Amino acid sequence: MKRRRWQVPLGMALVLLLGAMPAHAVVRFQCPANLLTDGAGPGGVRLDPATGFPTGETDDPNVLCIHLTAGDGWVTMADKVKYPNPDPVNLPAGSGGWPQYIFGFASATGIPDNDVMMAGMLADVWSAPTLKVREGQDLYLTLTNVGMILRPDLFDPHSVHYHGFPNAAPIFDGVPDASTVAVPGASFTYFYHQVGPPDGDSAGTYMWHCHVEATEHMQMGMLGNLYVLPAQDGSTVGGCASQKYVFTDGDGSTCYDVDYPLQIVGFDQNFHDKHIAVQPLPFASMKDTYSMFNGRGYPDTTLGRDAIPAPVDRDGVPLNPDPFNPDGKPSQRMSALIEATAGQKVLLRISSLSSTSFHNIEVLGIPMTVVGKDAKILRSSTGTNMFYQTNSVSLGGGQTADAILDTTGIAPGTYFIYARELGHLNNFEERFGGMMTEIRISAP
Ligand SMILES: [Cu+2]
Repeated sequence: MKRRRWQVPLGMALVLLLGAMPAHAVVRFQCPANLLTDGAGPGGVRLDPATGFPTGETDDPNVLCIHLTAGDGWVTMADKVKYPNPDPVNLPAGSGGWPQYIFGFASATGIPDNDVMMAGMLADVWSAPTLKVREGQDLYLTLTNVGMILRPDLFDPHSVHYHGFPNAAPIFDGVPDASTVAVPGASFTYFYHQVGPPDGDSAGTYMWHCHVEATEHMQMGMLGNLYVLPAQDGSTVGGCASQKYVFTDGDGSTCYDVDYPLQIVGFDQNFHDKHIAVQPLPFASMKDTYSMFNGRGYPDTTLGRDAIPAPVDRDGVPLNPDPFNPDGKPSQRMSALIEATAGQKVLLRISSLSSTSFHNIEVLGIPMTVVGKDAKILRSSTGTNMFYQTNSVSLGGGQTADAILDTTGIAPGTYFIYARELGHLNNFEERFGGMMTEIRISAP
């Protein structure tokens, strides 16, 4: 029998983890309400149809409870011409591409505490699960560190840094030298009160990431999206038929029909390969060679939400083994395909969590209006909207933009959104890929 590359490290990991865990370390999901259990997720929790991850809704409409695990795992890149499917007979279409070792997060909401360690091992998803909160809600976010199974020599804690959130208490900030972090085998619950009217506003597009050894852990994949939905949602303001808004704007000017994530991220293949090879990490030469939207390079960006098969190695052996699924755990679950019916307003929730570069992304053929930056409506102190039309947006790491595409009068067809720099349009050594996706407009 072929020896699988994870078996030896898995054994080492168990021995080392058991030895290293303090006796009091325990998985504990904290939630002051009961999770709603009328859905299709683990334990019957509700799933968000857009993201496929549990919503965290409870029987208290003002309380959300989400459980995440932090650990490691594998994903596959989009260079499928150079690294084709190793076993086209037995593996699903779309397999192939160079595997990359990652650190990351997985959803554990609804999984019983005693099962979370096993469920979270090699279960990381890239990008991390999207979190959606509403103005006025309280979010209880439990993070459980399941350890790095394939790097058992590491005892790194992990944290959640809710980027842009004005924490009242630094303990929930996630910066390791100023706040608490989750060590391997332990859980920590973060609390965020999402300010809403009449006390203020906090709606918009945010991001979250691990802040422990941030350059390394962020390059390795510990990045996710966080959206705060406005209290104004569900009411008609300014004739907005969809009743969906980017912000509690008071005039309906940020009305949209459909929204899509567009998270700017990248991997330096050398950094990731050195990491799993247990070699010194090339921080000084870090440069992304795989540029991606939502954890995928083109053309994988255009595949459906759960369409990318679980990663396999060059022999076709699953890299994220799962006792309940012979194919392993899938890890790139978020699509970057943008679809709309002509006439709709499409909100692009653009965020950059790149740890290496600035990015300029461009849309041709569809008018784009930027209505918010860094989760703030573009509005002057006297109340005048400062929205602007453009065909490109530039973002550095840690920045977001809320941009609305107006498809009124746009001819049905396929349009592109892509990085302007040619070096970001590759899947490593394979050209014509990278940070690009399609906007497919259908006839009304
Ligand atoms: Cu981390």
